[in-house]
Amino acid sequence: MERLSGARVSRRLLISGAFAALGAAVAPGGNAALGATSPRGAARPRGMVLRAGPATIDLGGRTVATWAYDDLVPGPSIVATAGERVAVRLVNALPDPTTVHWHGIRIDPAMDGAPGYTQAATRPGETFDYVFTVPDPGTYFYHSHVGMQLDRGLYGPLIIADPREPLGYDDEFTVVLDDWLDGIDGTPDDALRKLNASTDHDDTLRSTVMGGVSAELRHPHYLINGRVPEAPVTFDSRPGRRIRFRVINASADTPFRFALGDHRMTVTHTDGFPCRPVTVDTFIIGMGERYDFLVTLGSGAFPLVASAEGKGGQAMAIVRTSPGAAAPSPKAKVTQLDGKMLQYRELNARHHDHLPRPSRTLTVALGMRPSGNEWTLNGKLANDPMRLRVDRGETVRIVLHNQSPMWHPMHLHGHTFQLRSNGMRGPRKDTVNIKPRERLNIDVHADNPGEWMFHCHNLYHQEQGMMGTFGYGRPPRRASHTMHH
Ligand SMILES: [Cu+2]
Repeated sequence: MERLSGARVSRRLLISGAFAALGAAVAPGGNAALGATSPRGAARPRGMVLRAGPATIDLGGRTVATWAYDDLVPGPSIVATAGERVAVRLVNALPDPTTVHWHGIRIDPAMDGAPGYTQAATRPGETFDYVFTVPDPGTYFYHSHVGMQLDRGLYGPLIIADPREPLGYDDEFTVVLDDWLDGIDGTPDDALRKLNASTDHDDTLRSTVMGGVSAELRHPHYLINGRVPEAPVTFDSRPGRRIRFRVINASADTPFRFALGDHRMTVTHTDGFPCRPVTVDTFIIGMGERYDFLVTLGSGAFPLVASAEGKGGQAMAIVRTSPGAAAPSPKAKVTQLDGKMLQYRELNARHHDHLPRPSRTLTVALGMRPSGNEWTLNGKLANDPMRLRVDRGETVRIVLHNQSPMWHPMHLHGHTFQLRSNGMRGPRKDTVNIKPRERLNIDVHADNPGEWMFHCHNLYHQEQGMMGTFGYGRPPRRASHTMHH
């Protein structure tokens, strides 16, 4: 295992036996994922251990007590090659049960980390072995799927290299966005309790402006790779270098508007899958979504900003190609944020990623109960969830109709659906942001039998009921990899 400094996520772990293949695979695309260190070299362990535990983390002049993987926020970057087998042993050193969900991976259901669906949560002091194949290259992440744990520090990047990477670039940087309150205004569980006890938000929700409310909480900090803008991470490079950025929104409650000062971005992937490249000034990334883009860097020191949409406040990092250039201010205004914005309809999937035509249509209404504290799918809450039943092998169209006043980034486990509203030949995605009154069609090919979670990736909405299931095929089987100490 290696430790990397600075901007790139601090540690990079290479997994499993196909290590030579990984080295070969990432070399042409510019050295892999997060770091400057070559993946070739000394022998590495087969598989890896991921320890979830209480940790003290420096966010950049502000130290907080939180829960993290391997004492890092974000957790260690896990890098593998498409087709490879990944083996991760979760060690639960937390005071509460936990699981790891491999967000976006078309995975064996037993390894999906969905507590109560595919496994019992791993108890304190116990371990769980996650072993699965990663079928598709791309930008993913992993996180706890128990309660509010994701809104602590329990998340990290999962980068799957393409053994035949078609894009040309010199280097790549992973950018993980987060909204942070843990250890500052209590815990995320406290924030959820406050929200549940409050009626204040009713007015906010009802007096909604056009486009609705993106999300409800104001977080004290917005982070890029675990750092506040006052002590940002710096991505060092050189003028003229072509860089692939992989952007992951790991926040619980904040969609971000993203841009790189003085540059336009050519978006090449969303949620791991390639799309026809589109050049824009900015994009909005919902919770659980990912975007990859290419830029050719100019000379200077540029703010990489993620503005908390509809909230005020921003996360910032620095991209530096000139050692002498003055660092941008933490409050740097990036005009690109108001420039040409990426639209879903501009993202077309590659021809061979198109799914078969759907044979039938299901509708899912995204709703809010009058309390403003309960969020529903077809009128149902998580304790008696909406259950979508389909047949194995069929393609179904799901119409997601947002009848509530807030944004909902809906995430389906175990599949990468295709966004196909209004004749779009849209992108393959696993998370799609639906605005108030909006209706979006997603087509899902039922080729991975199981009982899958289908939920809002606003973690507060998820915990306030917005969790359903999508199921078919063999009954869910419980994994039995828990080991007792
Ligand atoms: Cu939601």
